Amino acid sequence: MAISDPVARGSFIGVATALILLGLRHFQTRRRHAQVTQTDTNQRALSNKSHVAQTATKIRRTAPKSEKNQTIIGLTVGASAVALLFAAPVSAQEAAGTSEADMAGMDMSHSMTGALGNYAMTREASGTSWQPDITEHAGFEFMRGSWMVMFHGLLNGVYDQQNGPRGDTKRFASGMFMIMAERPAGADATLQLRAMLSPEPLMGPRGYPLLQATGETADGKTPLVDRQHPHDLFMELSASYSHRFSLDDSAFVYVGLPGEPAFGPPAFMHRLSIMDSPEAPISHHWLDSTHISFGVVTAGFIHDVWKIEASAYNAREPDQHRYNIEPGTLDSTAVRLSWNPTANWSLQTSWANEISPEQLQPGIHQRKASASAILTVPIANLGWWSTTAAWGRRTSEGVDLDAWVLESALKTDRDWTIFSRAEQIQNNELIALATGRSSVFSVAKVSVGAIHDWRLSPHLNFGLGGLYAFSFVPGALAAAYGSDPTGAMAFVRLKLH
Ligand SMILES: [Cu+2]
Repeated sequence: MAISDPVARGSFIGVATALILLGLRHFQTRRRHAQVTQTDTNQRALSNKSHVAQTATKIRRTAPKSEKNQTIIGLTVGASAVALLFAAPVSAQEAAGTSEADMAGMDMSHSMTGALGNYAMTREASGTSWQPDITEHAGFEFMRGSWMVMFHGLLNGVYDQQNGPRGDTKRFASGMFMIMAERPAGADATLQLRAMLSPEPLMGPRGYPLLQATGETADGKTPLVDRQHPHDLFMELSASYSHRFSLDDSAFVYVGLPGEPAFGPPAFMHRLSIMDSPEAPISHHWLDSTHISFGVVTAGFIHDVWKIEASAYNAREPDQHRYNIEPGTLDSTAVRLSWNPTANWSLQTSWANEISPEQLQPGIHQRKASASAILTVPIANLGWWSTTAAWGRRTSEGVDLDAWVLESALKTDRDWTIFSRAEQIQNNELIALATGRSSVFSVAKVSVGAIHDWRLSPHLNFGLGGLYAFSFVPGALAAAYGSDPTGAMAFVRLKLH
């Protein structure tokens, strides 16, 4: 398929350029602030006698963070700019009617397989995770020499109202823009590069109001409670290399800064069963919050419908500075086993041992486990139905906290998508105390919503959607959340397809 559509091309090049420029500008203004905070962090780490803190401090001293960041951001911006520049002439050319010649010249059978193994490209989701093979192909791609370049992207404009004493309202933008480039590397190998950017730092460090959501921080001092943190500008900058030994067998290496280690199901914004909802799950920090890890190396082996992989990564959650790169020691580990028994199913189970994941609790480690199943079935008239069931557990200081998620989306035809999600989590961060964690509360949430899309052009949809969420809290939290712990979002969306 060609980017024959000038509206789609213009919009997304515009969005990407704006993101890059905004990132640069904020980086300049925040660098001084980051350096001040860095001194604080170093002092805190020094006073902590744990091995982890000492190691982290040593690394930060030997390589000044701001210089390193500047180099990495420079490289990224350069790479993105080059990708966009060489994308533009090709699109123009294809729009002029040469796309058939290009298509004829490309080795479809080779290029359209997955980056990690010899199967349908649609099996691959975020990081190195899998989804059902039958998953609808999002975004669009074109060939440039031996490179196949793919674009994915969506931009939500959201009005958010969370009710009750802990509620708030906010307008914000969310979404992502992703460029992937894949090419053969010799007869039996494939190389893939990815860059994924988020507009979410624009919403400000406190993110958006979301009842029962916890995790990360806006100021480096207090945890975010009943708010969803913004994602970092750089959600993924990664490369993978895979080598095929036979039709069914391959081995791969994936490196990301940031990237996604081998833990959990695909990140929520990449799961067909909920990707149409702009609302983050409250189970995020149980199941898939590792999707932005600043430093990941994953190695894996694939046999047909099986994949086993292990990651060494930096599990430290992103800090409150959302425009930077935060490299650290790859001292955490994750292992995942994935199985796609049929084209409709994708199952995984995974474990992780995370060293000092939380910025506000340095030296406290976490173990995690997860299991999930995704079922996607096509339905008549361009529709599909996709469901994910997942369980995740975090264990820290002898306390197990579980999360259960069931989410499902139904695309009834080309224009309508209905989505819903039910979650139950055990959370010990809902009553934020400066001195540490509160007792464990079991809370639940159910969200339902829908979006209607209109085709603006062959590759760009405009959508109008809404959702409503009901929170369920135990008696001990009833006063805190009031008599109407509900939330609503209305949103507009631009999406590549
Ligand atoms: Cu996230």
